[in-house]
Amino acid sequence: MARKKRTHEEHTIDPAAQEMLYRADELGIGTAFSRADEMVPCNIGSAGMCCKICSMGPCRLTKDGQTGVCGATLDTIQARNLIRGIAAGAAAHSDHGRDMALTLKAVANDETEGYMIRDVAKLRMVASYYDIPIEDRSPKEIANDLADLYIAQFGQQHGKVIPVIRAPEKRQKVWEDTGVMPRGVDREIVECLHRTHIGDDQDPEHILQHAVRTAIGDGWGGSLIATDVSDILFGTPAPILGQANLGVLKKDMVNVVVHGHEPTLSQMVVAASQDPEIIEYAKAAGAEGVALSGICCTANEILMRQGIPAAGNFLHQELSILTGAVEAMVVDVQCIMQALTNLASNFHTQIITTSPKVKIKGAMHIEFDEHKALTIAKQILRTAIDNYKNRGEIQIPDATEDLIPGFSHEYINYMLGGSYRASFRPLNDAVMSGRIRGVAAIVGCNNPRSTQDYLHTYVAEQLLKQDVLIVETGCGAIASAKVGHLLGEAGLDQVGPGLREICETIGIPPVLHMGSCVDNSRILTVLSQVVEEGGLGDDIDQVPAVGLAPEWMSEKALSIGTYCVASGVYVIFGGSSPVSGMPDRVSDSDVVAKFISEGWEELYGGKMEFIPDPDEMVRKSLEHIDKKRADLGLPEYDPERYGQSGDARMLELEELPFAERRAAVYGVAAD
Ligand code: NFS
Repeated sequence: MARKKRTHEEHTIDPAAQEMLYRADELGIGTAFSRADEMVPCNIGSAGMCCKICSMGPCRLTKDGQTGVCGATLDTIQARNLIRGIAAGAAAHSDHGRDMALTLKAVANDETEGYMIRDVAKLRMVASYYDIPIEDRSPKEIANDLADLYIAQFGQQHGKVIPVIRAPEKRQKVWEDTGVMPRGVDREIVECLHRTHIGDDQDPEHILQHAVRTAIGDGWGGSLIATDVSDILFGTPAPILGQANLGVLKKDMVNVVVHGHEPTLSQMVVAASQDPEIIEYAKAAGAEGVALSGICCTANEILMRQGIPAAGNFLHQELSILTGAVEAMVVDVQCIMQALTNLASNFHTQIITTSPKVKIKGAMHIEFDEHKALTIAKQILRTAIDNYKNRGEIQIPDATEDLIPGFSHEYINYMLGGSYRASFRPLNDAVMSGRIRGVAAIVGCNNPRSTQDYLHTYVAEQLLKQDVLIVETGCGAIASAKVGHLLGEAGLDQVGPGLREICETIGIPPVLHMGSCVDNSRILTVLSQVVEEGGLGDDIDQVPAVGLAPEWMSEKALSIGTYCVASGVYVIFGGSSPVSGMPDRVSDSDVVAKFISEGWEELYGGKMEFIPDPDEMVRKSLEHIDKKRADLGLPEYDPERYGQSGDARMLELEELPFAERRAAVYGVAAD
């Protein structure tokens, strides 16, 4: 039975995406949106009730009390399925971190082409966290030691993954006491697979404790390493003007879209695209030049560092090709749909795979190697330029939105106090006084089973009205960019009065773009700094903050959610729960759902819940923030209390007679 076919207005709220879906209909081409309509999800599998770990099955547990052939209960099967997803997500992010560490090592030894250490200050700061000597040493010497230390974290067998020392002390103790301190990034991922092999770990809570250990190894290990090294090699992001949506593709230029995750290749493509030799080559082909843009987290990496425009988020990958204006889509790893090559065969677009880990039938493979990075990036661009002459009819939606990305934790620290008084004090004070009610991190994917960008932007808008400051990463950040939430003071009239005052005073948008998904590690760092600053408790679980992934779909999101919970955050996923069980089997399947919510909350102060209704997501977020405020003894949030000072208030006061103005400003009686 096919699902109801949705209209394109139900598929996405983005008019540019709708335009491309109508074009797909005209051309008779399917997309993820139409395939999601045609493909009915298996209700046994999606609820985590199917075990296919050995060939005695697959066992589908649909009746009360039923077990698999080996005797596995529903709870065990759900826990196994969940931990395997978390392991895959942690592996993806952390392998990205490994590649970055290996690149740093190669750069430190002069073995690469085109790379350099761009952020020496960050290199020195990170090295000093681990007592790597920095005085009287060259950046390459320091980088060599840091690279060795970071590379060792992946294969380490004992002890703890070293970046965890950057978590609040109390949090580290929680992890020690509950036995979830990760020993080595790879070791925990391998152990997930071992424990879930037929006949191994069968206690669901015990299985899920190891899921926590694995995820901490990702968030505070592999992902943090990826972020650190990306900043050291390519620069720590700071605000920069960018653009988002399909209108960034250019009619008279060779359009090259980079898609995937690792910045090593995309940064080099950026450098190559500005090379006079390449620009000349493009002009000789009849184009005005090369227009580079990004999809998914690769987009975020080059957007927040170089201001290279983002063509869109996850569900825009097919839509960008549907414009007919893309000469090459260059992909590396993660979130790349296999459908791309088939779709591209309707146009002239060349799909180019570049990672030794990822090949797709029908794509051209130009393998990337950091030792010859610039040469390969130029080869890729020449291939795209050669393809320009094959372009047919094009249709580029007239849709772009400006945005200001680049709010790294270093920049947030700086922006709050300037060079002399860089500090999180003003942010903490704003939360303590109630001008900012709390903080929400809205992150994660698009999922064609929900209306593209709707949940992200709806939840963000509701929370902004309630004076909740929002930080975003990944495809969620691009969703906000497309509707204009990431632009300076635009849209501040939709924001609560206290938060508005803060945004106007500092000069920031109410939604801060903090980077790619791997950069959720930046959010962990911000939370740690907030704790260190004082006044909002002595551990992350006391901070009035929530994490939301309203349109999640990837296993990486499960790992992110789990390490955030382990760090003390209440995490809400939208969409369907992979551990829901059948509606009429709630009692049986409760063990896992309850453990990751109530059980984890008892252990870590954070909990994981799956809530499909956006209003309920907002309600529970605010309830949680208010509870944390009350636990800290902070004043109850009062929407009427602020918004009457700052520039707006001064303008109003100018209208008043002097005595009344003085009374209002200094709180003295108007005599
Ligand atoms: Ni995150 Fe980034 Fe997007 Fe989801 Fe995929 S790109 S790593 S997984 S789809 S947010």
